[in-house]
Formats: sequence, C-alpha cells, structure tokens
Amino acid sequence: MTEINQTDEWMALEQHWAEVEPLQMRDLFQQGPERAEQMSIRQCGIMLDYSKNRITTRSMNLLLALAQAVDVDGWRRRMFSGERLNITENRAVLHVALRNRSNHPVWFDGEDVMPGINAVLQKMEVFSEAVRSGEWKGYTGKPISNVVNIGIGGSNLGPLMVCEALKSYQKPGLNMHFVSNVDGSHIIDTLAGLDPETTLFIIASKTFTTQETLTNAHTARQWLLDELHDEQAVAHHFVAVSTNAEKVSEFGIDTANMFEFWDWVGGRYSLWSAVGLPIAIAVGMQSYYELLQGAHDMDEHFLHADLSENMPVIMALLGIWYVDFAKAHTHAILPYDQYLRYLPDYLQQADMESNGKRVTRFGRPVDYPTGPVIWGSAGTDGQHAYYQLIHQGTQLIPCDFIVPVNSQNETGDHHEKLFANCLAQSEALMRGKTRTEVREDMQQAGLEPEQIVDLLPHRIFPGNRPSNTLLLDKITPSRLGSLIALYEHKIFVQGIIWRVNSFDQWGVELGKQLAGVILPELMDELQVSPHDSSTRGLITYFHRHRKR
Ligand code: G6Q
Repeated sequence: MTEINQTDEWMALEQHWAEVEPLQMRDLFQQGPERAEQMSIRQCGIMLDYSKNRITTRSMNLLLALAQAVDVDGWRRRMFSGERLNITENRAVLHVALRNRSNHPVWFDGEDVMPGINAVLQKMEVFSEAVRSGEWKGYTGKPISNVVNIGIGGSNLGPLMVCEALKSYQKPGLNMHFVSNVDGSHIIDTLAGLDPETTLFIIASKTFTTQETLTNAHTARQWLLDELHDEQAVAHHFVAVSTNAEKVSEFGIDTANMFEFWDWVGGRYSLWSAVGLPIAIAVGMQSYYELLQGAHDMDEHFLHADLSENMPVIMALLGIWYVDFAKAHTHAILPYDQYLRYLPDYLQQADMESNGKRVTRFGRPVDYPTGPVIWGSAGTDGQHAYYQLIHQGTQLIPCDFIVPVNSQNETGDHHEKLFANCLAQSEALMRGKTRTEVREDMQQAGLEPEQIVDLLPHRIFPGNRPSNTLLLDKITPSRLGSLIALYEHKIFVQGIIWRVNSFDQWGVELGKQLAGVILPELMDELQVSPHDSSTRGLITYFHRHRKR
C-alpha cells in the first residue's frame, strides 16, 4: 500500500500549502464577505466557525479528497459495527455503543452488547439514586456526603472534567473529590476534613492493577478502618468500577458492589461507561443520560453526514492541514468557561494518547508528523501569560476557542466581558496589527519619531494565526456530551488519515512497568539491578538523603 504522504492527494496538498502560505486571512475576509457563513457549521447545538483558518475553498476540497482517499466513510462504519480496529490489542472500539440511546442492537462477536450496557446503566441508576437520596447508608447509619473517586488517567480525567463542567447541576451537600496522584499529598489533602462515616470511595480501574490507584485505595481503606475498626465497614464505603472482578475481590470489595465494563472500552473513552459513576452521583442519572444522548446525537451526525458537512471531519482535516502541511507542532484548547477548565487536560489525554504514534497500523515507521502536542487552559487567564507567544512567537499554534453564550453563573456584565475577550483574541490573532496601524497608534499617543522607529518592530503583530471558534448556547449535559464526542471523532478521523492505531497506548504501559522495576531498589538498599550511571546515581542520592 502506498504511504499516505506518497499519494496524489497528499502531494496536491503540499503544493497547495505553498500557494496558501503567503495569503493573509484579513485579505480573504475582505475578498469574500460570505466567508464566515460559508465556513461555519451548526450541529447538536454547537456552532463551529472555522473561517479564521488559513484555507480557501480549494483547500477544503483537497483535504476532503484526502479523507475520501483513506476511506473515512468506511472506517467510521467499521468502528460503529464493532470491528476489532484496535489491532495490537485485538479489541473492538465500541464506546459509541455505551451511549447508543436508540438502543438498536450493536453486535460484537455474535452478541448484542446493548442488554449488558443497559443492565449496568440500571445498576448505576439505582446506586446513584440511593446515594443521592440518603437511602445508601455508611456503616454507622449516616448518609453519604462526600464521594472520593480514586483512579488515574482514563479512570480519572473524564469524570473529573465532566463533574466540574456540570458543577451547577451537582447536588448541593454531596461533595465530589478526585484522587489520582500516587504522591501521598493528594490523598492526605483530600481526606483531611472528611468524615469516614459519611465518605464513599469509588475505586475506578479498568485493570485493577494500576499501582497509583491501588496504593491510594489501600491508604483510603486503612483510613476508614482506623476510625471504624471493623472490616464489615468496607462494604458500606467502597465500590469498584472495573473489568477485572477477580482483582476487585482480592482487594476486598464485594463484587456485588462492582460496576462492570468491557475491554472494548478504552480508558480514555470510558466516561460513558460505569467509570461515569461519579458523574451520575454528582448530577443525577437523568443528567447523565442527557450527557449520553448529546454524545449519541454527535455520533449519528458523524456516522451519517456527508464528509463535507461533517463537523468532526472538518475539524480533523484542519488539524491535519496544520500539523502536516504548515508544520505546526502544537494545538491549543482554550475554553472560555471556568467550569471547562479541565477540558484541555482531558483532550490532551484523548488526543496525545490516541495519536501520539510513530508507526502505522502496518508497523512501518511514519515519516510525516502525527498527533500534535495538545495544551491550553480556561480563558481569560492565559491571555495574561502564554498568549504572548501565540500572538508574536515564532511558532504557528492553531487554537480552538470554546465559549458558551450563557453563563452558569450570571452576574453583572461578567459574561459579556468574558465573551468579548474570547472574540477579541481570535480576531486579533487573525488580523494582527500592521506596521501602518502600529505607527498611527503611536503617533496618536504622542510618541517621538525616534521612539516610534525603535518600538515599531516590537509592536507589530503578524496576524494570520488560525483558530476555530465553537459556540454553545450553554454548557448543559447534552451539549457537553456532543462536544466531547465531537473531539473523539475528530481524533479518530486523524488517526485514520495518519494510518495509526489510535486505540492502544504502549507508552503508558511502559511507564507502568518501569516504576515496578525501580521500586524494590528504593525500598531496599541491598537490591541492586543494572542501570546507567545516571539512574544508579539518582537511586544512591535517594538513599543517602531519605529520612526514614
Ligand atoms: C487510557 C489509558 C490510561 C489508563 C490509566 C488507568 O486510555 O489506558 O490512561 O486509563 O493508566 O488504567 P486503569 O483504569 O486500568 O487503572
């Protein structure tokens, strides 16, 4: 098979970038008053304006030809029909079935997965309602007022991000906490001030073997027993979310208190499974179903819409355009909503773990860039920090601005100010500030001609810096579901074009193994295994300075 960067479609895009590179977006806007209208798409309550990108109509046509050449259409159908797309782990990729609110059968290995999914949803509903209503009691008969989710990576970031995003939907008096880091400070800080009698722990781990999670879980268990002095208390205060019943039972959690999911749910795609239990407890099952529904609506759009009118496909192609043709190395996610502050972290995992790959599905090294570095934070704070580099640095950094039209906390004119800042940034990045404009500004400010000459180069903004703007009427459970699914499918399409397996994570597995190798040597000075002189020296330093 011809490598993707040897295809006619790819080479046409390379040539086309050379034509587009000198074009200025501000000129394109002037020449085409309909540009914003033509380059916007509305779907599932999300409005994507992608007109502030360094593209022409021809760019989009050439990008779409690339999508057709790799058969995005066929691949999307293959994912939804339960094919084992995760070839290195021989697994299907069926997180879309978890939110299949149409409830049509989804077949995998000759079995409809929907009854199993519905049974777990039902169990989540019963349990979350019991906790929320106070019917579920702790060991001493008190209702639960604090829920601590212990998990890491995919078993943490999804529920953490969604619970925060839907903060205004949370039940007052029921506080959610998330512990992920094996640094003892995380769990110690979280437990400080909590009462074991009214605290529920959810131990979330797909494998139930992850060192960080199990260490934190054991510490939490001990903390509980130190106060309640009875092993029987564990059943009232611990539940597990996992695919590994044996390990859950070994830990001492009754499998009746285990919420199941399946190996065809990738960790980073698991918030739609029982890993979403903290979300259901925090916002109620009804809102959780709405979250699933929003994602399902986006799934339907992605699966059925023509590629040229397909929101995830368009976003994926724009990303490819910058990474592979404009040679951008990073992509910023900039939500203008305080409660979306964990979205950049969440998408960082979703994208970088999926497409941070260096060989194709066929095992051949790629010689074109794949997944970019994903980063960002909630606006407006970044404007007072790293936006400087986005405006005037030497790197091209495509940005996604995400902003709701209505706030979760309307107060005075805060929201108008927030919104204005968001739009002003994308406009400034696109327009820049020319030499003439900067000179006029300084003349008007009364600067001396010599000062103007000195300052001029520093105050010019080249502009032509691309961004997408995503508007939502409000961050509701359903809109949030659609937004997350939008990015999931964007990542999927990019993986198809780059011909990588977006569903494994051998780099993450390596980290899990390596920590296990060094740990015995830190616990016992006499345990020595071969290392490079740097690692050996660092271990020796640790022993010399460690106060036990
Ligand atoms: C996600 C990754 C990874 C995983 C964590 C936690 O796709 O596989 O982030 O979620 O390493 O793994 P467990 O859920 O098995 O503890």
